[in-house]
Amino acid sequence: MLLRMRHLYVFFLSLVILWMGLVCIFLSWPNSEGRRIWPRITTGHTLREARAVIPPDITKDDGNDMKTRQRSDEKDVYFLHQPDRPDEVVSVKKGFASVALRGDWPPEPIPNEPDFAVVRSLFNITNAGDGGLGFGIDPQKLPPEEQKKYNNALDVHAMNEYVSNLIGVRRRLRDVRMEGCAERYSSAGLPQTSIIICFVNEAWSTLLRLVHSIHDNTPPHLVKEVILVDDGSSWDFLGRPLDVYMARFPKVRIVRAKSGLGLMVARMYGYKYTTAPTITFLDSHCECLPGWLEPLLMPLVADPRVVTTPSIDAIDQNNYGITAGPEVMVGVVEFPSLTFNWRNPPPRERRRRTSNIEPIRNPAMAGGLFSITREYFDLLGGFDPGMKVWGGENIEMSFKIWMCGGRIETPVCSRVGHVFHKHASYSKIRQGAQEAGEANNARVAEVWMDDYKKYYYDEKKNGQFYKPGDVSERRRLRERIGCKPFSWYIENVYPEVAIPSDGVYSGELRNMATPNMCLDMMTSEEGKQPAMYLCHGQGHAQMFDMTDLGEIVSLGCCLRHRGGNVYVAKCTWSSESHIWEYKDKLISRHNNCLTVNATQHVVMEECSGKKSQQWTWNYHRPRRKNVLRIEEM
Ligand code: UD2
Ligand code: MN
Repeated sequence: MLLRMRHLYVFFLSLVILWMGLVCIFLSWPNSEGRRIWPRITTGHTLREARAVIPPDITKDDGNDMKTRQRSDEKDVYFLHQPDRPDEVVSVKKGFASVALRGDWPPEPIPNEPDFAVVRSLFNITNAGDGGLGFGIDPQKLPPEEQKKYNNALDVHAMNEYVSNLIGVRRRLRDVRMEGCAERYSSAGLPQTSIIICFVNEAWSTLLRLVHSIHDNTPPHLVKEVILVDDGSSWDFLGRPLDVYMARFPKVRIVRAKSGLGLMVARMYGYKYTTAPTITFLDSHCECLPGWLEPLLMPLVADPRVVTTPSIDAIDQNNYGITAGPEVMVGVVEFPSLTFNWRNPPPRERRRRTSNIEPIRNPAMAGGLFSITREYFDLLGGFDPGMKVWGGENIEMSFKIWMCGGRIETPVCSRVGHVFHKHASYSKIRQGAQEAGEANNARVAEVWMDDYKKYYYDEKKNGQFYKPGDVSERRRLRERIGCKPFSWYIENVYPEVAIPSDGVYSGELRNMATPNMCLDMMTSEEGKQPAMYLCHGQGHAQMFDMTDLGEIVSLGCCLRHRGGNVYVAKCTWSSESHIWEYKDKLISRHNNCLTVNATQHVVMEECSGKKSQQWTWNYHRPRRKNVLRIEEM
């Protein structure tokens, strides 16, 4: 009896051991993306583990006061990464040291990693990209092996990752703020923020430069934590090597999604780990310039429903030079496509701003870079968990921020660089971004746009992807918060919008001298001339809307007059040559009238009231009261 019991005991024990063995093998088996499940489950534990690898003295963070750094003209207070000398620890002056350079590059080479010794023998890459300037090399001078990497990098990352690697993981950035910015914003009394950065297959050098730029250009006490959300990357160097690297930043935490969640869900996943009263989102290929954060946080103190976005400077995808835009722009959403765009500030906004460092108000935001209070983010229900991969979430956020009592402001003193790629680096493992974007937009239309959603569906009538899925939860959310109707948003936030078939005057433009002929925009190519064409009743290039600003729009382009000529032009909201008057059938500007000439083209002639100057539209609605026209400024 006792013997049988012992047999049974041994039998069950071996079963348990066998089972545990199988689990271990399963966990360490590479998955379809070539990464093991086990080491990928990395939050605090692995970080602690990883930190042990780094000698304690180089994880020390004794604070880098931004102001002091800017005033200093001693070069060696900065320490630049020298990718070709990874073992060098540059001496740093007291008060600035926080990061050492040992192990800046992953222990294993990353794909396409330049052979620094070879490149160095050919080019001077010391301080490449210093100050935020562009840096380039002539790839023809590289040996064939390196040339291959150079080209391959362009292909894989949709940017010149080879050059990015030469610049390294850390560089100094010039203070490009406008005069008055430094005095206007200080870090005193500001709340802390948690920074969330989602990434999927981001290049090593761009991701690390971002984290370094945050570290270098932000008063440390403002940052509670930086949450890096790995949204299912398939590249090995973004696994443990990244953990090991980031261990030097005590405030950085890496959390990993077990499978690709898509940007919106990944952001909400990262959000769970945040603890600060404000949240700041960034794309994974940004660089934060000196003084970037204070202006984003300060407006949140006065009004917790304000959402701030920085001025986004373009980081050149070929040479990584950071250039400030030519002037302040506002973010808008184009109708009916619901795509995001930049425009000149409308006259209303130009009049409201009293100086060029005054924050600017945007009807919409680009989406990737913004700060928001936890309070308002929670009230708005964060990002829509029904949205997938990419796109649309910025439009949803924009609409609800305004409609639920807040506003979107760009404190123009805040500057953050962003690499605008040709296409996404993750497109190979995260397909369907375009389809997802359309479905996401459809969710926005269904939940937030009331009757105006018909314009989106009109535009997408041939689209296969406008399947919004179940939006009942999001509708309930809107009801619960008690947000304003979409018509309020149009009237008050975005009255300058051009919505096809919803202009002050709208429809076909017929001329009294040429019955059966309609004005036809012909093309959306700038500089081309519109002409009269047989009316076809199909809308499209024969559909014209006069906006409340006085533009005449078709195919998303404006009619522009100059001298005697009339052209197709990009709408800008700022050019007088796009503005028209419609009165007593005459379409005019400064006593010159839109006239059909003998060759059936439209030209500008002095107004006489003759038949070829008389036009009719199909529809008319009252003007929106909140629009300020250029001539009224
Ligand atoms: C813009 C925004 C971006 C987002 C997007 C619309 C800026 C500068 N960028 O496009 O933040 O609002 O419009 O959705 O305003 N990512 C994931 N998981 C995914 C897909 C992307 O984590 O499934 C990451 C990606 O690595 C990147 C970020 O999300 O860091 C934004 O993606 P993007 O850079 O391709 O978007 P972008 O700049 O074209
Ligand atoms: Mn981006």
